[in-house]
Amino acid sequence: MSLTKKLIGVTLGVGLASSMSYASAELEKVMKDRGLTEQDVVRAAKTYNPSGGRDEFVAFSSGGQSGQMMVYGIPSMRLLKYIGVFTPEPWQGYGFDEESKKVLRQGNIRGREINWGDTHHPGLSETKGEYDGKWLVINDKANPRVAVIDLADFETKQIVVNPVFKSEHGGSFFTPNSEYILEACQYAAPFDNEYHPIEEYKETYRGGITLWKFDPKIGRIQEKESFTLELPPYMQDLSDAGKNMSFGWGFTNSFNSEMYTGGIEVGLPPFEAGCSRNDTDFLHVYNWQKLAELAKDPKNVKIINDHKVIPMEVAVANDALFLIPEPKSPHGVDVSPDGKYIVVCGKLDTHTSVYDFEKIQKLIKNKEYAGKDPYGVPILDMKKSLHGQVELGLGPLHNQYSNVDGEIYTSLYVDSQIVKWNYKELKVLDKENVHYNVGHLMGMESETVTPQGKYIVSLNKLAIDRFQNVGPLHPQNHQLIDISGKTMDLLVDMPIPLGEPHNAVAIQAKRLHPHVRYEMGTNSRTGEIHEGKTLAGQERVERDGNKVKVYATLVRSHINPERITVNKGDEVTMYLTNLERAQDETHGFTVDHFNVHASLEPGKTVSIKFTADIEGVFPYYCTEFCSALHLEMMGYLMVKDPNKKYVSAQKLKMATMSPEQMKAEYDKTVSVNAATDAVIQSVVKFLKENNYDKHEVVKNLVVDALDQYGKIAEEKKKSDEAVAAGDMEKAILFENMIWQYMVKTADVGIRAKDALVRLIATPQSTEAVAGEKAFAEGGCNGCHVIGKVSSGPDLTGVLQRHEDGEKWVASFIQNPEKHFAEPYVKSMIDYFNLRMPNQNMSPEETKNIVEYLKWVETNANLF
Ligand code: CUK
Ligand code: CUA
Repeated sequence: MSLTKKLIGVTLGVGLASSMSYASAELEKVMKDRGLTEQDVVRAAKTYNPSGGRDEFVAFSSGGQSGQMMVYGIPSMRLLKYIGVFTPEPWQGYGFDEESKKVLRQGNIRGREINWGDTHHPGLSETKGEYDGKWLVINDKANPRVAVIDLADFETKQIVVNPVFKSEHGGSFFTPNSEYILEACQYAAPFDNEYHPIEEYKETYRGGITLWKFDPKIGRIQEKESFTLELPPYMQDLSDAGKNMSFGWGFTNSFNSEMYTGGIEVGLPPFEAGCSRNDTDFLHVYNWQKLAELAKDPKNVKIINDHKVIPMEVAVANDALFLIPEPKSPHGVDVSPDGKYIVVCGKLDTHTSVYDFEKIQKLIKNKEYAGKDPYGVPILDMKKSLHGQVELGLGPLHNQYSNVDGEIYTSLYVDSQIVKWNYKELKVLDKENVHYNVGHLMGMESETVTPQGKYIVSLNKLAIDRFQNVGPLHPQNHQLIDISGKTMDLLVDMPIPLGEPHNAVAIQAKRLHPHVRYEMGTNSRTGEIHEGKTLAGQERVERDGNKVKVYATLVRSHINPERITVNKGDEVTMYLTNLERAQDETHGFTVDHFNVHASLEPGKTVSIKFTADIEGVFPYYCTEFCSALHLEMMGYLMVKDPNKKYVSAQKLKMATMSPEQMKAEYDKTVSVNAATDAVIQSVVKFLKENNYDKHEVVKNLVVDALDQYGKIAEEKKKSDEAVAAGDMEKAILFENMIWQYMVKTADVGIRAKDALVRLIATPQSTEAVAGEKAFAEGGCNGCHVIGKVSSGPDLTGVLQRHEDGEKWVASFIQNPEKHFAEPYVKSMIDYFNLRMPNQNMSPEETKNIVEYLKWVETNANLF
């Protein structure tokens, strides 16, 4: 048996011989048409999510220079969201509404707006060393900042600026209970904001580690309780927090222990030569728990830019800071799940070095130092701290752990490979080629105390020939690798079209519990009820001098108010509340020409603010296609110049309808509404009779539908009042509004009915599924609607109507002409004035359609 056949057999269950041949023939055709191998098909099956399917893991990837983040599913590698962090993101209104601007502007540096970021390392909050699915943090290398994202709604809530660094890189890494976030400096610079000549590099330039105090309950960094450990200007790099046995300690690499300062323009060798002269650089080892205690006593800290800094001498005097030589210009440092091993990648060295935390602690305890650096920091002996070294290949950069004890995966930048090896036994196990030049790699919860294994994603810097050419700037390439087998298997490529993601972290999807709506009137950026919260009936315009405040609501399919007139020069603030409770009913809002935009998810209140400094008429509208009447969801802002005289155009007024025509239109509208209501009532009857409320999915749809229906009574009252007052035009408009609500009710109601039918009907056999598909694809449903007489007879009960029904129907499908003379068929032809066409169905398809009709018959009561 070929692999394909085996695959189909396994998928469909042995014994379904006929369906197996059906699916297998189709699969073979697809494989042939698309040039797929059997291996490809297996890989596709490993990553494919059927419509509506979900992924086991969710990845949060840095967006590199985009200053955003990306969210995608694993193994499907489907993008789910972008999150604006350091950069405006217009869809979500980030940077275009007032609330999000407040967050974005927390990232101003020395009073200046910065609207981009170079995001590198995302970190997920942890409880006891495991991901808790609550908070996500990300650093900005270019403008040293850290941002906090709330995983309840995937929105950025806070940005903090590092008060002393001028650049950073080794962040943002949570400690195991999210007590602190580590952020290590990158390019050393003076801590103060003054000029210091480069010749005074050793004396006045500094590196460091900032320990941001984090409150996991509210998800905010506590700036006042945070502090920085001063370090020599060695260009600190990646960092990791200890866990389990190494809890309380932090580890940070560096790549310029030479303290080289460049000078290409004065004839000195460039940075790259000077920074890599020594055979070794320094791994910084520090006790953050002890440092946090020290920082509480003002004696131990210097205040620089209003921020606590622990000088190196204080850390050294309290046995809280040590250095260990590590191979030349290393990059990644990763602590093993049990906390015992610290694996450092060589970058310019083919080796990866495994340090032993217990050995390090022994040296520290015995004060057994190999020497001191020029700043007086004790140096531990490299050999005595090492568990061992392994030669992996060229350009090792980063490591990730799996669920198998001792198993680790390392990226090789120069070799374009992922290496699987054992860090305890110091043995290489497997290598997989990637395309091309991998930086970070991502395991599943790999940085926690309980890595999940299963997959590695290779975050490649170059894509070269992997995708359609889209010009000289190529996408990045994330490649999914299956690591569940003995050797690695590369499954699929995912182009990344948004900056260069350095690192990404993956969490089990079941650990995430985001909301689907906000409590009514919530300011999403603070989590509090918004001062501008507006409920139905509270819409208004308030004026105070030249300050205009509009309290508006949005609900399918109107914005209230719909006309706003202001004077040129007025400062306009619009508070917008989305009154929807229905899932996924987001409205967007903009006023043309004023560079404002808001995204209003159900329950959210957002404000936009602008000065109406130009005269004219400006439409405002909903920017999300939210219903069939989305285009009608609009209004006008009219800005008039108070110093100008406007000439009236009243005499150009158009002629209008006669009272009789009005009455006729009113009557027509009312009767259409009555007919629509009858359809709704029949659906309601069906739903009730079939106990819809026992099915959560259906119940939710019905709640949505009734929400719309409930609005009708009030509109009817207004319509009747208008009739009583003799204003037929107004009455017609309210009747139209009633029809809108009915259509929305019916739309959701019918969806609920369809969902319910599928839930309570008997399950379809594989043949019946194929039959329904053939029925639809063959165009049968163009004339035959199940449960209804359409342009052809209703087929419910067709198998009973004829003697030997199954055989008769099959023959009729295959050769309709043969039956035209039969009295029953003849009468149908006369009645519908149509002949059943020959659709050239294969015997296989015909058989499946009969199976489908059998299924219809069994469930006839539902149609
Ligand atoms: S870094 Cu870019 S590949 Cu910023 Cu973690 Cu290593
Ligand atoms: Cu609301 Cu479109």
